[in-house]
Amino acid sequence: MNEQYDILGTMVRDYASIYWKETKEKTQQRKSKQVFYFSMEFLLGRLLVNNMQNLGIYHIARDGLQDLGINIHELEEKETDAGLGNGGLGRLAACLMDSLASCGYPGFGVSIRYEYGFFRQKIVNGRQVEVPDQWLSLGNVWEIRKPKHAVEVRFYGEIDRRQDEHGRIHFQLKNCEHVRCVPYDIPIIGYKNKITNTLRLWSAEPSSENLPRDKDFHSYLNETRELCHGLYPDDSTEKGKLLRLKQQYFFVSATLQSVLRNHARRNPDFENLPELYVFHLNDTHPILAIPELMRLLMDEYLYEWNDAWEITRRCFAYTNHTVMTEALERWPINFVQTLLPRIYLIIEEINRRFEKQVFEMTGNYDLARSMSIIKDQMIHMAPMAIVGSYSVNGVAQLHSDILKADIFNNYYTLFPEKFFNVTNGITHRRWLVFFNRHLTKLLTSLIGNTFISDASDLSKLVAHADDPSVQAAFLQVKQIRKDILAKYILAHNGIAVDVNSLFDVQVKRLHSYKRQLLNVFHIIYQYFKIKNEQNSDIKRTYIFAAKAAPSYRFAKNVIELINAVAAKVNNDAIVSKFMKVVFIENYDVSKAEIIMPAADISEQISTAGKEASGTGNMKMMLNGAITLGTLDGANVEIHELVKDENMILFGLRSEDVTRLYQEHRYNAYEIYRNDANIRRIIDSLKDGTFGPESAFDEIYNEIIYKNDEFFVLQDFNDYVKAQQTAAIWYQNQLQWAKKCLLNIAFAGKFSSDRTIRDYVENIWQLKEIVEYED
Ligand code: B1N
Repeated sequence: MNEQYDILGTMVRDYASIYWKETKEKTQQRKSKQVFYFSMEFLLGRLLVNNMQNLGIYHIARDGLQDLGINIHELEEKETDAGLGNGGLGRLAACLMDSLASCGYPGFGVSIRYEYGFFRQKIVNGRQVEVPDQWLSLGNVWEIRKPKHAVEVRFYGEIDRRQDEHGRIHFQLKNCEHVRCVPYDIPIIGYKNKITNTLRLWSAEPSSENLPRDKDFHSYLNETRELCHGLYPDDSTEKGKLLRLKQQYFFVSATLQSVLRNHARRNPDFENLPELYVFHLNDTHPILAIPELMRLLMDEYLYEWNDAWEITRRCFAYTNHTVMTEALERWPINFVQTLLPRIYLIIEEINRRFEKQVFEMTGNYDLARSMSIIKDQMIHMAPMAIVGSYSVNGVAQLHSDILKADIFNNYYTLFPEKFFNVTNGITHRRWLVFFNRHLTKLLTSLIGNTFISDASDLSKLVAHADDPSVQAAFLQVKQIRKDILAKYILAHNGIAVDVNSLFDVQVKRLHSYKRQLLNVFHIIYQYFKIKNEQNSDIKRTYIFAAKAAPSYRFAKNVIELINAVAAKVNNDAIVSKFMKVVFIENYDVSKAEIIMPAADISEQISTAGKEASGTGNMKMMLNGAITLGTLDGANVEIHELVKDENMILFGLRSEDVTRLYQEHRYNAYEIYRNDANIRRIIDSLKDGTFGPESAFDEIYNEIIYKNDEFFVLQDFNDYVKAQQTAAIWYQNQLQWAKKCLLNIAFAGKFSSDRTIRDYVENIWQLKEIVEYED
């Protein structure tokens, strides 16, 4: 079976390679501007179905295989997910690549060919255990190794300064360590438009250059091999951080060297670089591209600082994905100085000139210092990104507004023309058309199939939302999808869930600001209530899936609590008649493809102001779920479209949250003391209801002793009310279906095709490669 998958995959790749070559030739001939999307993460998931569908050969392959007695779905299951990402940021990169090609724009994604993807999660005795994700162990049919395109990247060493006869100083790195970077290319196939772009993943190999003087041969081999071993979790601890910095420089340097080498072959100079390329930085992780381009232009191609800076500044655009201060990257000066001595000098000079510029603009020395890239012995990556780019954007309107008003306010005041918003999106082809064929069939029977290439046509569904027969048909489709998920849960968790119950879904990375805890507290509340009343308004199935970063103790404790509550609830003879709790192991793209279509309620309950955008919210909306959430991230834009009647809002607004933080008046313990329901829930963490006394101390301490940083208790009662509203709405099934249909109808805005067009028009300025004749 694996062999059959390999053969099919290879055939599909070969079929695409004709278009791949033609797209490259067209781009070159027309000198089209291209985007290089630099990202430490691409969470691709599986590619077989997506590629066959985009090439328009899925049905042919399916029928042909059937004639041979082979079920295509069984082959589909053989593919391992490419899990080169943590969560939303990595999946966004994958969705944007799909839409870039599908909208007909030329470009590359660039990243690292990690040997192991993000860890696989096992739940053992209710706890998360991490095991390596060996995604390459059976090979990867989609990649092509390109040894001819290899380049060398250099680390460590000493700087040699030499002055020439014109007084110009030349910098050279001596006694440094070389790493050979070999690209592996994966085709990114556009939807039925023959455009095929490239995802280029770099892999590290030992170089044949001399080793530095004091370097031991075997440790060199080991370190080189280690470089591409694994993807970092988003809150990894100190250990291994140097390796992450090395990874970051490794792939940006390799990419820029190969771009410039290519450019130099076809152009007399680099003046036109910004007309031919935009280098997009997916958060600050690839930020060293900015000083690296300066280095290449000055040290290799002999540009003066001012000219090099002008070119560099006009090539880069940066997207910020978070306002959480612990996720804003900073590197200790000495790390960068040691690993990348020349890059450090360039950063220092960028900073010196920037401080001077701010001082000249404002006359305020303190301000200039406070905006500095280098402070407190650290290099601050977000300021460097803002200074070195012509564009800075947030990922939802609220988030972009917060960047301007709050965390980047000083920069915005001085350089307002740089700031943009580009609301995130998802590829509605993967997330609806290919993986919810049942719903797609209903939609096409009602509104035709133009929405597949133009998602705004989903709005045609508005005209059908009031039709009871359409509402009934929608409910039938939802039932089928819930059945599929229920079968999966039975097979993997051994829990029988009722497909007539409300499927209440929270699936995303585990983080305290995302407040899975608020959801669990409500479940505990319901458990006590049902135990007491022996009855309930409606039946519910609470579904969770989430990976916690391996070193994030609070997050892991929340997973334990979910599983402990699940065990208690599901084994209670009475309560389990009315509710079930399910934790689905190892959440990844393939799992999301089963879960998203089956959701009734989409839980988007982050503390307002903290979730930059969210994209799971868009996936569930598109599949006909109702959002129960705070006014945060892209929820704000969902609410603007579907209005109060079709979404359930609750909780603090982002202004309230800011005020509460500023006033220092929030007192979680007071809430605990005065609210009997809340007290009962918190006490249950300690009194043996769900486990030994200290089993949930990470959680207990966070709430009681650390004053509940994300306002779980503050929002609790409003959340309970919101859940009551959900129950009331759900009791009128046809009305419920109408709301779901309207959600689908308004979801067109959240197609990543729209996101790509926003980037193209406002930031990248690319032109379509027009489709060529057959
Ligand atoms: O990026 C997504 C957003 O939809 C989410 O709201 C946001 O939380 C997510 C360090 C991150 N922000 N920051 C990260 C990832 C890895 C890492 O090492 C930070 N991920 C997000 C897409 O815009």
